[in-house]
Parts: sequence; structure tokens; C-alpha cells
Amino acid sequence: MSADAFVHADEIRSMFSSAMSDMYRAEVPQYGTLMELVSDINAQKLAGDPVLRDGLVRNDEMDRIDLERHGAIRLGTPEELFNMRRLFAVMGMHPVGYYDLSVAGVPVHSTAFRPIDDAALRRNPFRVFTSLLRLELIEDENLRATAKEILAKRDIFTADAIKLIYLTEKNGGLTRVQAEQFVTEALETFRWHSDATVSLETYQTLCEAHRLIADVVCFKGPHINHLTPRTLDIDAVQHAMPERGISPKAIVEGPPARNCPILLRQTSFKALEEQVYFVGGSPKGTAGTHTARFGEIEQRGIALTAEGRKLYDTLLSATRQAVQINAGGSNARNYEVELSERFAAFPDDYETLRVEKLAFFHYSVTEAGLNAASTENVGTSVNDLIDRGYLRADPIIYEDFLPVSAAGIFQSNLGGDAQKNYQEHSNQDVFEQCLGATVRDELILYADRETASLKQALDVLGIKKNVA
Ligand code: OOG
Ligand code: NI
Repeated sequence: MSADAFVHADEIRSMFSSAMSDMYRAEVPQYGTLMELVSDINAQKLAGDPVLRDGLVRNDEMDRIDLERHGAIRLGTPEELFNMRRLFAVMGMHPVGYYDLSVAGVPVHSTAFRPIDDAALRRNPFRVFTSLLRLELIEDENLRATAKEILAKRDIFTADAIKLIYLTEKNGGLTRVQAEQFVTEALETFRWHSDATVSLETYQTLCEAHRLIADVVCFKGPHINHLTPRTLDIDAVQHAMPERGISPKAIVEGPPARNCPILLRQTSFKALEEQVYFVGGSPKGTAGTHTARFGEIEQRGIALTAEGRKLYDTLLSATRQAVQINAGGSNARNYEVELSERFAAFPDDYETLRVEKLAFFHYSVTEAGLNAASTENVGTSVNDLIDRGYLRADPIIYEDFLPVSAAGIFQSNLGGDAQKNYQEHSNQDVFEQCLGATVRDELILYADRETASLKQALDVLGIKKNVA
């Protein structure tokens, strides 16, 4: 089989993300409402902000606005994580980053499966935040054993999905017919099942240990728990949600609104209470409810260097220490004010972010640069080339997640406000053993993309120089 006959992994990812979106829209009608709201606000924003529009056009981002979405799942066993890595690899999605959420009272650690190179990200940036339950954090030994036993009985992948993953690994790709079948089979893993695999009593006991544990352990598979469209104005969407009957969480997670958006801002609407049937009682089971699935929106900005990230983390934790968000969110306003005051210390123009090496940029040669390089020696000082308008630097968008924000999203959707304190912390080694691979370091990926773009831009100027 020649490689030409295979469907490109990027295309399989697009097929999958669009099938997933259709499935979720049918399962959670409020997601459809949210998508409409986001699309209305994006259109308004683009109409009123030509600079933003030009930037998006220049970076080839116009086409990906309506495509951009992430999802999240929670897995129960190392084997599930291992096979999930293989499943996502078929779609060109690889594990990037390690997130320890136990520090925030959520008994999981996570990674993001996402495309890595420029071309794949441009084609379709769909990614899935994937968490693995840390059973070792359940204190009660009996309960831990019960959870393990229940999880050992389930198989979250269809036999055909596993077969097609194996075929991809063996042959290097899938034919069109196989790719279509793969998408259908893979989708099954993420589907919602209203039949729980346990009795109401077991469910309640697990809920008491942590609601998240019950969500992972008591169902047939890792139902997709949210899908997230990208908005160009998250504050506008947050404010407009109630008008469309959607109830948002109290605060927007992440940095404050800025002229030059950094990293990632996120907000979500509260999880829905859904009818489920537990094992036992009547033949249909015992009726009950479970809250699992919600909607989220995100607004992405420039990726920060290690230095920039350190400044972000410092300012955020100072804000959170000064104003702690209570369960009702009645102090949300104070939090927002505090956040924007603290972040006044974070430079808010791209040139300063670049010169102070706080953020990552994609370099390219301008028309003027090309002309100049054909007649003169333009030199090699990057700052000088930028000042003279020969090189331009565009923001590299942050493609990853933020642990503090993720914890906030988890918490607001688990219902209740019981905070747990777990003793055991980060364990990237164990996570990677379960995964069967190491996770990529996101900072290295951004730095490589910046360096490659600069090298290419300087090469272009150099070549012109030689030709002249
Ligand atoms: C994942 C929460 C994290 C995000 O966007 O930070 C997340 C979950 O609730 O499973 O999706
Ligand atoms: Ni999310």
C-alpha cells in the first residue's frame, strides 16, 4: 500500500472533530446554543475590529475560528490511557505537557493530546485534555479496591477501533474506507451512556470520596464532558450567556482582558443534571441523576516563554491569595479588579513582550525587507531588522492549558464545593509509564517554532543579499 493511498492524519482529525461536535450538539442542546452565541459575537467583533481581522487573515487563522475547539475526557486505568494515546496518534494528536491537578484537590493528572507542527495546527488545532484518575489518592482501601475492580471490567474501545489502530501502526496509515470506519468506531468511546454500571449505593459511596471518582468509575466509558469553541471576545460571551438561558461560572479563568491577549482565558456553563439509571431495582434500573457534562469557551493569546510564564504564575497566585473566590461567586467583581490591577505589571504591547523575551513570536520577511536585501547588506541584528520594518514578528498562539484554570473548570462543574487536600503530588514518571511514552515539553515546541521561523526569515534575507 503506497502512502498516497492513505488519508492524512490531519484530515482524520478534522473528520473526527466534526463528528464529535455533531454528536455533542445532539446530546447537549445547550452546546448548540453556546456555539450560536459564540459565532454571533465573533462576527460582531470582527466587524468592529479591522486590526484583529487583518492579523487573523495574515496568520491564516480565519478558517480555523469556527473549527477551533477542544474537548476533555477522564480515564480510569493505565491501560485506557495507553490505548487512548494510540487512538489519538491515528489523528496526528500527541501528548503535550503534564498537569498535576491533585495540588488543586482534584485526584487526577493530565496531558493534552494535540497536533504539534505549524501545518497541522493550521489545518485543525483540535485537542483533547485527557485526565487519568489517581486511584492511589482514594484513602479508603476497600473503596479503592472496589473502584479498581469495577474499572477492570470495562472495555472502553470497540474491537474494530483497536483493530484499526493496529492497522495504522502496522501499515503507516488508513485508506479512506478505513478512516471513515475508524471515526465511527472511535466516536463510540466518547458517547454518553445513561446506564450506569453500578448500583446507586456504590455510586453514592464513590461520590462521597470525590464526585470526580464517581464520574470516572460508574459509567461505561469516558464520555466527552465538554467541547469548547474559540471566542474572540470572552467577556462579551460571558455577559451574554444568561440572555440565552445559559448560566456561566462566576469568573473567567486565566489572565485578565488585555490589549495583547496572553495564554488562555476560559469560562464554562454549569454542568447539566442528567437522568441516569443505576443497576438494580426494576429491570430498567433505579432512576437517579448525575452531573457531568458542560460547555466551555476559550480565548487564546500569545504563548509565553518560561520567564513570561513565571511572571504570569506569580501575578495570578498573588491575586488568588488576595481574593479567594467563594462558592457563590459573590466576590467575583473584587477578584476581577484585583486581577487586572496585579497584571498591570505585565507588559501589554507586543514589542516589549518580544524584546524582554516574555513571549514567543513567528518571524517573517516583509516586502520592504525583500527589496532592501536585494540592494544592500541589511545586517543580522533582529531588533534592528524589526525597527527598520524588514522583519515582522507575529504572536505564536498558546495551544496548551493552564493547571490553575483547569482546576477551576473541574471544580465549578463537579457541583458542591468540598475541597480535598491530597498529600501525594506530581508524578510525571508514573503518568508517562501508564501512557507508554513521554509527554512533549510545550516550551520546547514553541521555542523550536520561533527559532525555525527566524532562521527561515534570515535565510530569505541572506539569499536575496547573495543574489544582489
Ligand atoms: C477537564 C477540565 C480542564 C480546561 O479547558 O482547562 C479543561 C475536565 O473537566 O475533565 O478542560
Ligand atoms: Ni476545557
